[in-house]
Amino acid sequence: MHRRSFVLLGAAGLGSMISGCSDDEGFDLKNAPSGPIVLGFSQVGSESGWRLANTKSIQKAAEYNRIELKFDNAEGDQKRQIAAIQSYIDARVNVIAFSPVVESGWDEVLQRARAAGIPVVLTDRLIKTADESLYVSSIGADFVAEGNLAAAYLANDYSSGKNSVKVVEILGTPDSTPAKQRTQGFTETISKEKKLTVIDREAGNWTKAGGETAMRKLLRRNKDFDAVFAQNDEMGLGAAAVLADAGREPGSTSRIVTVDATKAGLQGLIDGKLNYVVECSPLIGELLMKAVVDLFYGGKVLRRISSEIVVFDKFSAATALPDRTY
Ligand code: GZL
Ligand code: ZN
Repeated sequence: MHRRSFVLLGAAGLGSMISGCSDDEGFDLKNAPSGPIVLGFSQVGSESGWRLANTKSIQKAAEYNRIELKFDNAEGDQKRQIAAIQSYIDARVNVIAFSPVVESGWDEVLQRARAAGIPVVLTDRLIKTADESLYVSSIGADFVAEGNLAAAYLANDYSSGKNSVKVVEILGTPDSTPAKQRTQGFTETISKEKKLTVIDREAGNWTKAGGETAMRKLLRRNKDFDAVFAQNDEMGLGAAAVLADAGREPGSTSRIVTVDATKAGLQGLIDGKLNYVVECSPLIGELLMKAVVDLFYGGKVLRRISSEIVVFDKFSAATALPDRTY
């Protein structure tokens, strides 16, 4: 009841506020739902600390913005994500949002959402499609920039001495946007500064166990390498454990750079197991809910809404860790 009154008041309030304004102010109340906005959200899974924080951020922001959230966790299964999106179409929600576990295979279900007149917003990851009109906006970090920064910080860790540094890379889920674009960014930067060379890669699928398995395979195949680029904290910490067992002193003899900046990642910096952690904030729930409210209450919704990126080292990690929310 209380939620409804907020939205009705909002609509009425806005109605009275804008009754005199012309269309060109972009207000478009014809689509505003009579009750609370109903958002159907399909989440990738619960594979990492980043993902859990992202889920919490979305659920909290929906509550705070009095948006009725239908939430499904696909546990990494694309078929389940597609089924969830279809169920939201059948339930005639006002808007659908999801973080696609991989980039391909979404056109059909998104065409059905469009046919039903339901706008779609992508969060975190992206889709590969020839038809860009299948979604109205995407919200997330620039993964290519994350890869650029990982390479730049790793290279300058070797500024003195070594002029050729061999790197092994541990990837997230193949065909996911962060896995593809972090590699793209890392490769772009090392081709410019000519110090680092990626000599081998292995997928770790975002988990600590996956990072351990990948690191063991890379160790078997490559006797001589200097550093590891792990595409998220969990895989980097898994790699560090295997390197320590192999007597390769992670964080010193073998430098490690990761992405996400979860509590575990920052602790890894403080413990000297990791050297740099590029943050990719999962706290995009507020950005998503603002876009959803703007969709229906006439604000401007950008095609691309970026979340910010920073790079932590052991000193900045010590400062940030105490009040880290994820
Ligand atoms: C990145 C996000 C990735 C994280 C991983 O925005 O898609 O998925 O880097 C998570 O930890 O599994
Ligand atoms: Zn990111």
